[in-house]
Amino acid sequence: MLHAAKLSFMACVFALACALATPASQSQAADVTLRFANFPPASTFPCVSMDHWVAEVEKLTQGKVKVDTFPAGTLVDARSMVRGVMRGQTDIGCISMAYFPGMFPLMSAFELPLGFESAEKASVLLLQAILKFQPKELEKLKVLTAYTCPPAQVFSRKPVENLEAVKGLRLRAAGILADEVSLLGGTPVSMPQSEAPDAIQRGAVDGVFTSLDVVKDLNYAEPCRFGLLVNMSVYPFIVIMNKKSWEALPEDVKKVFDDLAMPTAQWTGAYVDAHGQDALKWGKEKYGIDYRPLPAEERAKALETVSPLVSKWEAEMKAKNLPAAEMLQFIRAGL
Ligand code: 3IO
Repeated sequence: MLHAAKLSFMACVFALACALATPASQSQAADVTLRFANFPPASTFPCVSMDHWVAEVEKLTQGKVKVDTFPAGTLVDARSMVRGVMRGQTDIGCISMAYFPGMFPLMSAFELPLGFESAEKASVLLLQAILKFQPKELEKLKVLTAYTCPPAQVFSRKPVENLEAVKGLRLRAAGILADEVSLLGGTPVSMPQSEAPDAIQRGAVDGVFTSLDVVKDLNYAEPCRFGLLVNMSVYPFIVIMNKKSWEALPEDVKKVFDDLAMPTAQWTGAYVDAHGQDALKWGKEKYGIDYRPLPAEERAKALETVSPLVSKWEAEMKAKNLPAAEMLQFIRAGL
């Protein structure tokens, strides 16, 4: 008995000594395995971005870092994502910030109707703003990258030939974009994108207020044959990491992640801009969707209608002592 215990003790000492003596760069298997949770289905752009980032990480760390991905809420769902990352249920998670009203007050500027026209520009600007302002609301999280979808449009089961027809439509939206729906005369129903296909199916909403990519990726073209291309706000996203998981990373890996932040933001924005246009073409060919562009005059009117949201936001943020005017100026200068 004594002998066996002594042997296993020696085995432990030996194993520990080996572990300490092996430099990280020489080991073959991954040294670090991370979990990356996403809320929408694998076909959607946040998951395409995730897969792209993971491939880059595995390449740039020569396999030292392995990332297990969990799309479609299989590890953490949309509504639980911030908590899930904070508590370490996942190391990394992707969120659409509009699902957490009040949690990211300063960064919610990116949900305002400021005239973003492309996801690529908005994505780069979003990450730049996070790096520049270092908002307190993000201090408990490590932000790995950030991006937005293209501008939001109206997709509906019912005909929607002009702005007037938005009145009376129940549209799925989130955050400040839900307030845009209200001002345009519709009835917003707030929920994550991942719950919208079912809500359309059940008839709980008439349509959705979101970007063109999901016309294909969530097959909205099938139920929503009508649309109005209003080009309203973008939805901002951040990819967040548990602070303890981040701090446990080797310095060289931290550098790889930090260096990937901006290229990933830009890549994702460019990807989803192009994909949105493909989705529109696809929907026309496959389902004969009738998505009407808003004449310039009507677009100006729509922007005017939702513009009180900007001054309201600015006043609310000033009351919280947040640098609201500086943020608006930064965004407007970068548009
Ligand atoms: C979005 C969210 C998840 C998957 C694909 C997506 N394309 C655009 C969005 C933005 C959106 O409507 C939302 O709710 O975050």
